[in-house]
Amino acid sequence: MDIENQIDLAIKNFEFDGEVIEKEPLEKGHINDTFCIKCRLEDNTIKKYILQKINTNIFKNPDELMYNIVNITLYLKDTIIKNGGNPERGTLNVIKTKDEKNYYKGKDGDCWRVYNFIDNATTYDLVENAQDFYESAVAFGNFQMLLADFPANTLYETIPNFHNTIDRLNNLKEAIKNDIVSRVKEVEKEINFVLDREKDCCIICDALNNKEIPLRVTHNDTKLNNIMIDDETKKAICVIDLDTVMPGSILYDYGDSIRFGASTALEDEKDLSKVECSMELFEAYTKGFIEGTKGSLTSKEKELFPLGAKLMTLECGIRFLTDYLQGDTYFKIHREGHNLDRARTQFKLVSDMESKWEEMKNIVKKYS
Ligand code: ADP
Ligand code: GN1
Ligand code: MG
Repeated sequence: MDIENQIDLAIKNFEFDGEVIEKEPLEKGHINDTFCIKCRLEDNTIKKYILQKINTNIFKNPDELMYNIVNITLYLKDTIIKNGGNPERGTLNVIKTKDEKNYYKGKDGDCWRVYNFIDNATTYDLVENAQDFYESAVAFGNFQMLLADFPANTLYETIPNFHNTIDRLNNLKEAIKNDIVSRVKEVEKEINFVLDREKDCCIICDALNNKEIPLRVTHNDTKLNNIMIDDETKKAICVIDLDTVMPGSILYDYGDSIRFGASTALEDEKDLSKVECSMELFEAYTKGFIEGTKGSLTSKEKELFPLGAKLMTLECGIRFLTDYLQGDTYFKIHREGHNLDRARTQFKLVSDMESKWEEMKNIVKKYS
C-alpha cells in the first residue's frame, strides 16, 4: 500500500476534532515520517495534530516504545500541572486510537501515533542567536530535573547501547570490513580520523561503569530541532522526540546539544570552512544547562562536559560514516553523499573543539 493510503487508513483510526482538511509532511528529523494534520472545527477555526509513522526498522518494538512515551508524558503532564504550567504546550500528549491503543498498526505493519500539535512554536536547525540557545539549555536542563524522580526501572531500552561509543566504533569497523557498497576507499581520511581517537571512545562508559558519574533518565537526542521555541516569547517550551528517553549519562544530553547547536553551520554543510564550534554558543549553553539543572549535577559530571561534547560529536560522525559505508539505510538522506557530508562536519567540529580545549574547560569552570 502506498503511503497516502496508509495515512488515510491511520487517520480513520484516530478521533480527531473536526474534519481533516490537510496532511502536510514536515521534513525535519532523520528518523520518523512526520505529518501535520489540519482539521476544520465547526466554528471554522483550524486545529492541528502531529501524525507520525514510527520508524520500525529502528524502533523494533513499538509496544515498548509507546509504553515508555505514554508513561513519560503522563508523568511530565502531572508535574507541569503541579508547577502551575500549561501541559498542552509543555509536553507532548499521546492521543489514543479509537480503540484506546497507544498507536495504530496498519495491515503492512506500519505503525502510527498522534500527538497534540505545539502551535506558534518553531524548531531550529541552526541557532539564530545565543539567547535562544541559552533558553534551550535551560529547558533541556529542566527536563532533566523533571525526570529526576521518574522510575528508571520501568523504562524499556528502546535502542540498546545507543550511546555506547565503543559499540558504535565496532559497528564502523564491521562496516569497513564488509564494505558492501565499496565506499571505503573514498573515506580513508575520515576512517583514520576516527581510529586516531579510539582511546577516547570508552571514557563515558567507563565513568558510568565505575560509578564515577550517575546513571540518570536522559533524553539522549537533545539537538536543537528536538525542542520547540515559542514564536512570541522565544522561550523553549517543549522537549519533543521522546523515542530515546532511557537511562544514560547527562553527558549525552549536554554533549549532543553542543554538537548540533554550538556549530556555526548546519549539520550537513558542505563547505567545512563554515563549520566551527562557537565558544559564544558553548558558553551560552553551558550556563543555561547548569542553571536549568539547579545544582543537581556532580562536579565530576561538569568536569567531563568538554569531553561529553567532543565524544557525542565524534560518535555521531562515526554513525553517519557507518551509515554511508552501509549504503544509507539508517538516517534519511536527501542527496548523494549526504551522510558523508554530515560525518565530515562532525569531524571538523571535533578538531575544532580539540583546538579550543582549554577555553572550553575554562568556560565550564566559570559556571561550575
Ligand atoms: P524525528 O524522530 O524524525 O526527528 P521528531 O519527533 O523530532 O521526528 O519530529 C520531526 C519534526 O516535526 C520536529 O523537528 C518538529 O519540527 C516537528 N514536530 C514534531 N512533533 C511536534 C509537535 N508535537 N508539535 C509541533 N511540531 C512537531
Ligand atoms: C537522529 O530523530 P532525530 O533526527 O532527532 C538520531 C540521533 C542523531 C541525530 C543526528 C533515534 O535524531 O541519535 O544524533 O539524528 N536519532 C536516532 O542528527 O537515531
Ligand atoms: Mg527529531
